Amino acid sequence: MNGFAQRYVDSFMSGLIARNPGEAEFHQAVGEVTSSVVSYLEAYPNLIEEKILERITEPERVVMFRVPWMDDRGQVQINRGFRVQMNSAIGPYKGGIRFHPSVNLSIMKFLAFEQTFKNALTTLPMGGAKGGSDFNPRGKSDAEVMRFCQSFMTELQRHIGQDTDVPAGDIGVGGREIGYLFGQYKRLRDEFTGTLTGKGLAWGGSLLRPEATGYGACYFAEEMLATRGEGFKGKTVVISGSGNVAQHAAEKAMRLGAKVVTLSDSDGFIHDPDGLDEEKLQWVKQLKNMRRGRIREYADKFPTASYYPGQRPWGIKCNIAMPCATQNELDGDAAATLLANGCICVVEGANMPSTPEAIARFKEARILYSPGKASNAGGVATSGLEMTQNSVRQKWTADEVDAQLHRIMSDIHAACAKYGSEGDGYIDYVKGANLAGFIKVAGAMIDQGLV
Ligand code: NDP
Ligand code: 2IT
Repeated sequence: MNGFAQRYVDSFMSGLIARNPGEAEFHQAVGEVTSSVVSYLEAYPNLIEEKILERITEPERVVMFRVPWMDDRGQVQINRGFRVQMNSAIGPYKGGIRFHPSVNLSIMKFLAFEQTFKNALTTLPMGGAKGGSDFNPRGKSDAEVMRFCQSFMTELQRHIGQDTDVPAGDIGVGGREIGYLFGQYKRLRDEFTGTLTGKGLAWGGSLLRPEATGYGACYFAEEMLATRGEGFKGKTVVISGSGNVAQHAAEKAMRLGAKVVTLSDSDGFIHDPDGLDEEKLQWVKQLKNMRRGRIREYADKFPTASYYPGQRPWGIKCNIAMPCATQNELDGDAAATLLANGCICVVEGANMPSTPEAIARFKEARILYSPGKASNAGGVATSGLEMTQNSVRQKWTADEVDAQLHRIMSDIHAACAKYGSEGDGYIDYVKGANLAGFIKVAGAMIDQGLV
């Protein structure tokens, strides 16, 4: 079984690694998708002749550019900007912008690659892209962030547009940054269009876009849990991160009856055995989104909580884990600890937060485990709904958007079940998500000829 296709995929991966040296995250993301499609390639060998893997892993375009700006002391600063336009087979390029000191070409390519399959899963017509910069917003004034965003957009605007490429937020890019980016885009292009998503509600943004990734992850988790007759009610949930995705995953999990006991940032995590409540969460939103403070302050404000510097939250006993911070934040040892503590469900809010070793352990234990490209797709899906509202110059109610988000997450779950079910009731969500996304994108590429 899987003879020639497995040999082909092995040799393809060696070639990809040689051709893209030093891009560990990109190799990891491609390796996961290719391992999911081996049996499909065995059944459809024409895809090998069409060199579909070689084509789907080569970005259609990579833009790298200088971003010069001046800090508040009058010092010149230089950062590097990126936009990786990976695949436009099923729609205009779409994907977030990340501002974080770790940003490099490998991270941009892995994210744009993941985005291509994620966007295909949303049922909406969107291709895959990602952009960003090694700019670190931490400790910068609003004026510095604005000057940086204006300089970044001065180059990026040449490469984007409502029918070509529509960026949005990601790590380090939220409502404030989208505002500055949009303002500069509008000024340079002299057009008011939906070329960015995640906009403010008064100027073209969609209701529920800020909430959508975290809420969508919880809707997806509900579908997963339902396959085993379970739900959020009464469950203890461990969440990493304290940004956009983590805050809204916590909010929805809590409202669905779970007890959320951790949040984190890159310095450490807080454990609140009593669980978050609406008041505590509002305080966290103020802390992170307005004061731009650190999560350790939670333990000063709420004495029932403890702060663990330099650690991640995976050692805290839970039923459900939601990694919502960054890539490779949950390794094999962390996975073993979660399993030993009785965790039954891991739902990724972040992109590629679990290492391959962690995923292997989850699969071996046959717990419910979903990859980010399935469970965090609610964010980009709602961006797609924002694009539609902009195009028809209308604004939907929160209930209308929420109903669509619910339907989309449920459709993604059904696609994962269709392609990932193993017959004994177990769903391999990694295989299901990768295969469903791959079949759609590869099919569209073949239809459109060799371009
Ligand atoms: P935010 O910038 O709002 O929050 C990021 C959070 O993760 C912060 O708490 C941050 O801590 C923490 N974090 C970032 N980098 C690291 C690191 N290297 N180690 C430990 N903690 C880290 O970003 P989002 O919430 O938007 O994004 C979180 C994840 O979700 C990312 O993987 C992103 O790609 C993914 N995602 C986001 C979507 C969206 O709509 N925003 C949609 C789909 C996926 P600190 O403040 O210390 O940096
Ligand atoms: O990773 C992601 O899906 C995002 N950061 C959201 C992208 C988008 O275009 O809304």
